[in-house]
Amino acid sequence: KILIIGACGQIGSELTLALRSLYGNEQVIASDIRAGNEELMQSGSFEILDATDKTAIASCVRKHKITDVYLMAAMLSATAEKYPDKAWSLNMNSLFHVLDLAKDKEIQKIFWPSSIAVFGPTTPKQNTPQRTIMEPSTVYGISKLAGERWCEYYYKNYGVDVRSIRYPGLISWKTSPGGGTTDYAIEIYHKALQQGSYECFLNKDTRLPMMYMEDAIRATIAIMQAAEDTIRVRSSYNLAAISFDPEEITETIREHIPDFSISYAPDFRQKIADTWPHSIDDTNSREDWGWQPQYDLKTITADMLSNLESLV
Ligand code: VAH
Repeated sequence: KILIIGACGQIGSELTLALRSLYGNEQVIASDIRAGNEELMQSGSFEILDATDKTAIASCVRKHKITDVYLMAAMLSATAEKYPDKAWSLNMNSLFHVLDLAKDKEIQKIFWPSSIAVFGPTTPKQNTPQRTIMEPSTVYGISKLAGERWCEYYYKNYGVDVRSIRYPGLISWKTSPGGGTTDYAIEIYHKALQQGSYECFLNKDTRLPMMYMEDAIRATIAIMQAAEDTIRVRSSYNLAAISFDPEEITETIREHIPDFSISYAPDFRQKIADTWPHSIDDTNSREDWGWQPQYDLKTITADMLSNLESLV
């Protein structure tokens, strides 16, 4: 059985629904620090669970006979800069609790999300390689890099089957953005529909690696379904789909909303975005477990606007 910790988050909420439709509702236990939306709560079992409480996680694992854990709970980059100690505690302690359960053979397999935030200002920004200089300068990036090092350590020293992906910025419409720096690429669609204009908190030439949630969910399921000996990267896999800046996303929105206007008012998140790569080399994911993105920016914009239109 599968336990998702952080099932109400941006990735967790869609991952829960995808895993339930793939394996059956009763096979997937969702959990988070607070209850989720109706679709999530109605479609299967849910547990209120604090990701930093090892005893609570262990008893949930035993109660539901969990074999696989997807640890999706974390504090993202922008919020983490405001609360460094809380971010470190949540992002690291939750990982140690789950790694230790696997080390003690209480669970068999772990998925843990990393991020392009593990790259820093000294990392080559174009087609950033799988292995390269990594000096992250954000709290979130430091915690994700440390987490990757521990994942590889637990695999090498205790045989823990933990698998990880360095997600780019993710775009989705089902959940509201949660404290990320790339969230401008979600907010822009909401504002385009609500008021026909958007004040962007990043500069117009801030080019970042991005991906549609459908692609991210498909990659997560694919890496977890891959045969164990095909997973040759045990820190975390680079994963890419597209890269764009606010000007490019604006152009695709104007194809649907011609008089959409954008203005730029960079805030503290510009400093975070400036430390990240512009594009990612994900050859290892394509070679090891057959990764292939399906959504480009035009398709994303069409899908976002049509789904949000039916919501507003
Ligand atoms: C964030 N969306 O902005 C997350 C992600 C690469 C960005 O890690 O913090």
